[in-house]
Amino acid sequence: MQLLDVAAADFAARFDALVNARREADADVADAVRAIIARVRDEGDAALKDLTARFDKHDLDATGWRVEAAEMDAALAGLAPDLRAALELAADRIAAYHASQRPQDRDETDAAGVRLGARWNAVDAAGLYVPGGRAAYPSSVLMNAIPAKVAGVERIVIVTPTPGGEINPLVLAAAKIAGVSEVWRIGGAQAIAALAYGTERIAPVDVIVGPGNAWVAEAKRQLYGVVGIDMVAGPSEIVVVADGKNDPEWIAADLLSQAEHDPTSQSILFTDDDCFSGQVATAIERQIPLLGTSAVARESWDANGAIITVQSLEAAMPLVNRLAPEHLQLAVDDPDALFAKVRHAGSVFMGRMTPEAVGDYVAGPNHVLPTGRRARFSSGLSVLDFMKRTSFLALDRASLNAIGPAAVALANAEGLPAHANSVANRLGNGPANQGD
Ligand code: HSO
Ligand code: ZN
Repeated sequence: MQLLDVAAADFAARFDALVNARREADADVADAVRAIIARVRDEGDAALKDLTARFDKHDLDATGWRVEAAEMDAALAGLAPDLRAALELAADRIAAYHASQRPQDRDETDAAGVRLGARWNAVDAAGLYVPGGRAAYPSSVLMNAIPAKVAGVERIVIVTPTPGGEINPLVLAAAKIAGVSEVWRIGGAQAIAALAYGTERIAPVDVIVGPGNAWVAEAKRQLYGVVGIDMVAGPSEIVVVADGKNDPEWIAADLLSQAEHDPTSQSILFTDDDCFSGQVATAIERQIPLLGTSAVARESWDANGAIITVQSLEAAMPLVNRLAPEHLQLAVDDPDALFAKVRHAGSVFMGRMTPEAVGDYVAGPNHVLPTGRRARFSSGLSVLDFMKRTSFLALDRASLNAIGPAAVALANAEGLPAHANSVANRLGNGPANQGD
């Protein structure tokens, strides 16, 4: 963990280093992923069977390619009642929040008499990658699948690696609650390729979302254009802006809630109280050994954590904007005053009673957020990621006469005479026999 003080002579250089630090080594998997994608495209299911045996160590014909509907029903039925109620509360709140993101169609006539508009449609099918192992979060299944459902996507397909054929029943239960249509026991770059191109068994999708390891991320990057993708996710982070009136134990837990996700996660505290910064550092040291995730949290906090002392919390906000954090907690009495200064952040958690973790699960806004400073130019996952717009226009003789000559002039200037004719044929006051 680094301690920085805005008043120190070397602050600017150290803060720059913090902002620019690359927390994730670029695994050079591009060539291997290209080969896997080509195989799946050319050989379909035979490639999936072979690659799954090699990487996930199971035979798809023996374990089953697709999870049966009965297995999903059983996973839901087998949930402890309080856990089921929690998932259902989360799902309801996520659905309600995302329903308000559904965009409005437009249909209007402008001053020149041109009818203009745009109509939104959902994609036909969406694929959702669910990682195996540590990051197989049922909450992420809800956060990725529900916006697709709300958008009106008819077919939602999960792919997930199942080493040995085993699948987390909580993931299946969440998929069932979210209305997922299909779950396939495949993972890695080969699963992304199967979703993008389709195979004999698996019909292709139009958009692929969801987190994954370096192979999955690279496959999404390479297949972007064949399909839509949500974003390229990097190591995640939390920034907490807190005054000295907070309980240091609470703020320590908030910082550790991000640190425990991954060794590349980053947790940064800004405070205007020197004494408080020491108390938080002490509380973190006390709490880490008590966590079941202590090894990961330790590594993340040691390598990437920071406590930054500032003269005033207002003065911290330009620094926060440079970090453009995925999550920003404003643990003060009047968070709105600071929020007014926030320009770049994935999601903001306002006040002392709004820890990031409540947003990770049940508040409603999406927890799939831009990481690694990408909040400078992008936003969290939303209903719009599963929709696209078709614009439309309709002119009559009068409106074409009004704006058409300019199109003719531009067509001639571009040396495209058929374009010019196509418009010019319709200009003037000739007989209105062609559709007006
Ligand atoms: N904080 C994560 C999401 C998550 N947390 C899932 C718990 N489960 C996104 O950065
Ligand atoms: Zn989290």
